[in-house]
Amino acid sequence: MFVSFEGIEGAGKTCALKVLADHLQRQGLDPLVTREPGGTYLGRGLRSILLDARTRHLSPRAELFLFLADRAQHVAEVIVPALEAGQIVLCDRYVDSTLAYQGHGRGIDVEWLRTACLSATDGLMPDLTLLLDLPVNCGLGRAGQRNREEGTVISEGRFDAESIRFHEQVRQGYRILAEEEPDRIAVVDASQPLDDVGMQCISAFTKCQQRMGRG
Ligand code: Z5A
Repeated sequence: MFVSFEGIEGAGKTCALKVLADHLQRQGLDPLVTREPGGTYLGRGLRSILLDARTRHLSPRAELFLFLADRAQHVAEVIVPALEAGQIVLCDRYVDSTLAYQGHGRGIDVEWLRTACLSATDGLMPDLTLLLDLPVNCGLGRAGQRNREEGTVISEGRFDAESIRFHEQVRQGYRILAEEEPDRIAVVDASQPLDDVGMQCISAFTKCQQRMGRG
């Protein structure tokens, strides 16, 4: 199974992914945990360019093609081999990030983006996407505090510096994507305490497993 985690900045994707990974490990499974951008050697280089607040004047299309290069390499080098080996793959961000950020956020045509993403991934889409939804001010507040504590305000801060309007467009974009694909995208109330968010993710995962006949 291929599961992606999506949501605005600070939604709690990384924490929720860890809860699901721990749950699967307790069942004796060995999920592959990975992320975009940055799931490969190439991707880590691209990530440092894409997220650094000192990266100036990146055009929306240049930004898009860097994310797509990261994904194409990630799919070929990490995700497909793991799926072929029978592993469950848990991925922090994937195609829906491109549709929400570069599409709904930056204004690139979403249908054109879908085609570009399919080309980069050779058509690979997640079986389940967990969309962690919460108000923008709540997510930005959490992420800001974490970045200050970890000293990553500059090195990972380029998207944090976008306007509240941009982040609202991204959140709204995600909600539209979830309405369009309710079978794939499960919306999780990420404003709740982490234990509750984790339970919602485990429950959606179990339902998907049963739907796919693997429960
Ligand atoms: N991007 C793009 O534009 N196009 C693309 O195609 C792709 C990405 C793939 C990647 O950043 C940036 O690239 C992203 C979109 C863009 N930028 N933005 N915005 P990233 O994925 O590395 O970073 P992020 O999305 O900003 O994630 P994050 O800041 O790491 O947030 P998170 O993973 O969702 O949250 P977290 O680290 O799990 O939690 C954040 C803090 O909140 C932390 O201190 C936790 O302890 C706390 N937390 C978590 N859950 C809770 C709950 N439930 N209650 C209270 N506190 C909580």
